[in-house]
Amino acid sequence: MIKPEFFIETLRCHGIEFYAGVPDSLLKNVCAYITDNIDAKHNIITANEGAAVALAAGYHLATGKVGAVYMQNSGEGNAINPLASLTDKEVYHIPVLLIIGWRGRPGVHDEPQHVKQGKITTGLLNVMGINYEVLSKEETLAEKQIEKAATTIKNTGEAFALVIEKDTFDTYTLQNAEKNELPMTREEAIQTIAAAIGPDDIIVSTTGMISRELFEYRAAQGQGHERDFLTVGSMGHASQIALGIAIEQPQRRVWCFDGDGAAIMHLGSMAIVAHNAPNNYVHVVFNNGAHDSVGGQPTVGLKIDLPAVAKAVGYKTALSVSTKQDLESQLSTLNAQFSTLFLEVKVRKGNRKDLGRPTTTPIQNKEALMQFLQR
Ligand SMILES: Cc1ncc(C[n+]2csc(CCOP(=O)(O)OP(=O)(O)O)c2C)c(N)n1
Repeated sequence: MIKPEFFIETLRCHGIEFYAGVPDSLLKNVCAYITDNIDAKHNIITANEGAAVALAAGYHLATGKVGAVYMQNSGEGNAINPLASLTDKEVYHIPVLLIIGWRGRPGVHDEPQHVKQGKITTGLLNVMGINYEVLSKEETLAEKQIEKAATTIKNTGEAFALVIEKDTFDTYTLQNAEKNELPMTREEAIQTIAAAIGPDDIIVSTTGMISRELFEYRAAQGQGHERDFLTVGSMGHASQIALGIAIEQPQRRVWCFDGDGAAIMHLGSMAIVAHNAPNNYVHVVFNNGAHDSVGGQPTVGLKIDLPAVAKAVGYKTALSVSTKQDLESQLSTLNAQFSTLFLEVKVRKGNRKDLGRPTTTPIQNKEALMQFLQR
């Protein structure tokens, strides 16, 4: 395995001193090392992966140096637009080093949302004309690959990708973890809301732990999963899936269970929800100020006023709670209103160690929900 320190120091020797990106579980140890050792202006966790490419482009314009962009391969799609229309040699010809965590690599078992993306990860790079190396787990070989990446970037002025397999990096424990002493856990908040919603209401939940905790709540209650759409991939898009359902089924209340990282990833979607103003829509953001599902790296979630954003773009009511008591009392207020509603629930980081994963497939989940929606 490669020590995160070795990786980052080798990149530094080749002039890479700026990082931007969205964290990934496969890159968790490297992200933690960067957080502890690179100042906050030179390691920026961006809203989405496309934004990270653009930020690295701005860094290059100002310094002439090459920035690194880290991401899970799920984020390749977000990054393609600026890679094809900003940094590509046929446009502005701006160099960038991509560090891509390879979930769903063919032959390695992974969750269903990673299977297709895993198959097309290197193919997408080929199609975009981006050279890449799958990083070796041996430090001496990895060092040579990094040298090749740096030389290629220098000679071509183009993007180069290091593709990172599972278990490439050694462990590294984050020293400067941001503390969040909020009283409620996310799971407690999810259970409280799921228990308070009407029998015909449905929930569209976001990727990561939120969907897993909702799935386990239903199982523990002996309920089916037909009232939930568990958006296992497609981070940041749960609010629009919920909007699509809410518009077509105005008689039924639709709840979106979002994360702060996911909501911020495509924050503009909130304006589209509010503009369409379905009066059967409740957007709940479980805000722990972190990308908890992939290692707890910070988001700006607890540093911004999400209800003020919701109000500014036109949600009729926007509330924030952080205790179970407040949550229960605001749920009665929300349940009595038919409007476009927003609820921020501030929660602690972390999850139960024995938290399971959905045992139904995405297609089974979709079919059960569609049948329920026809009732
Ligand atoms: C486009 C994309 N980028 C990155 C990821 C990896 N990823 C999965 S869950 C997650 C964090 C989600 O954070 P948040 O929405 O705040 O929810 P939390 O895990 O904190 O409950 C990330 C970055 C992804 N699935 N898709």
